[in-house]
Amino acid sequence: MKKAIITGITGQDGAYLAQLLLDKGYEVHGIKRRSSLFNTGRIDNLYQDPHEKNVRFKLHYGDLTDSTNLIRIIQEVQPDEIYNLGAMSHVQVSFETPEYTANADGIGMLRILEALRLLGLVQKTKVYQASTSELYGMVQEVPQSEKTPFYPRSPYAVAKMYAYWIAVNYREAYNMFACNGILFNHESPLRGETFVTRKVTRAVAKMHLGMQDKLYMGNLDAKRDWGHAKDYVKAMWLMLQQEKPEDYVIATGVTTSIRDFIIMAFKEVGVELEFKGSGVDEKGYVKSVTADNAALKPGQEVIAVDPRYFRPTEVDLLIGDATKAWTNLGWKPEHTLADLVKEMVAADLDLFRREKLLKDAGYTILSQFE
Ligand code: NDP
Ligand code: GDR
Repeated sequence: MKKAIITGITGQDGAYLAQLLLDKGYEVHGIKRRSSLFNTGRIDNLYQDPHEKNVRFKLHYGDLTDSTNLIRIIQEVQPDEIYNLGAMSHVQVSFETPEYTANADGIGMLRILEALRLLGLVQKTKVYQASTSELYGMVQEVPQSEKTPFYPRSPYAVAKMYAYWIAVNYREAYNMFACNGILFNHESPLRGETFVTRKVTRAVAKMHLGMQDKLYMGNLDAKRDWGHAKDYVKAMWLMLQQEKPEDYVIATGVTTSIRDFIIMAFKEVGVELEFKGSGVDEKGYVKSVTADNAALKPGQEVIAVDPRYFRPTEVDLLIGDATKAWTNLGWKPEHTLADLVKEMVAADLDLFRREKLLKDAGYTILSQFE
């Protein structure tokens, strides 16, 4: 039975990858940070009581900023594969916490690679590094491929650039099987609530149910190549099953503006939006309502731009060229953006219908102090 360690197991990709590896018969070890609240909502369905026999899903407390604990866990597990998904992954937050981001997102990968060297696992353990389209940053060419030069535009991207190159260096210096997946944005109903897609789908669901009036957004002109996280974790696994370790772009090849994503999401609840103005004066209004909407009326302003969400340096345009992955890995995305938007809005409608039902029945949900 193959053994894998996943850092970032409690995150969006960690949850989908753990499910994929369990389905393939792996023993999966997740590294989880200690938190004052339960933080395992995305993987509770995978949890197995450690007292049971033949447990194939195990959690270990740990942190990418702590070498000794990484060495101990890797020594104990002797993994065939490590997927380094752990990171402070929010680009805007990295401007607030640049040093921590460098430590966890950059040096974290070095700690894993050095642990493998110290433990004599260089030839046994294959490593996947969660690299990112943010490495391209300032637009130099589109679509962006493995050959496009990097120009990072945030402390997050600069930290990830270190992790990218240290993986390449250990591959060349020590013949390690280390791969970078340069993944473009990928989303799902499990996406963190403060990333733009999920922020929008949550707001659409809440507005449809009369639980929110308005949504404040940042730069509506940015364009992203969005795929589905379920498709993208398959590519991570495929990279580690190849004969040679290489780096791959994973993307759909289609780009969409934030504004158009918002329009698509509102359409899911029968609302057509129109945008007027530009920059901080730009607003989104309900143009027409075609479905039964208890809360939304034509003419209503539902989107406003708030500069607090602007980033000191922005990544304007991402479109990926995943030809190498299509050719070498046989990987192609199975979900379109339209499928993704539909699934995310439906999931958030479900979530907030349940929340509303409980609230209307007199049960407090979000916080006992509310
Ligand atoms: P999430 O933010 O959903 O999950 C990040 C995970 O990393 C969480 O489990 C988090 O734990 C954990 N983590 C944070 N800091 C540390 C630390 N110091 N030590 C150990 N674990 C830590 O991210 P995604 O699942 O979306 O992304 C997975 C990886 O892929 C990340 O590295 C991200 O940067 C990268 N990436 C993501 C893309 C995307 O579009 N989703 C695209 C390209 C790359 P906790 O739950 O405790 O916060
Ligand atoms: P990104 O994702 O920065 O691409 O990083 P995010 O969804 O945060 O932003 C995408 C774009 O939307 C614009 N934007 C807003 N973003 C947020 N979060 N909130 C807003 O209100 C808002 N309004 C406009 C942003 O300016 C940006 O241009 C994600 C993360 O998952 C990274 O970890 C990963 O490496 C990259 O994707 C690929």
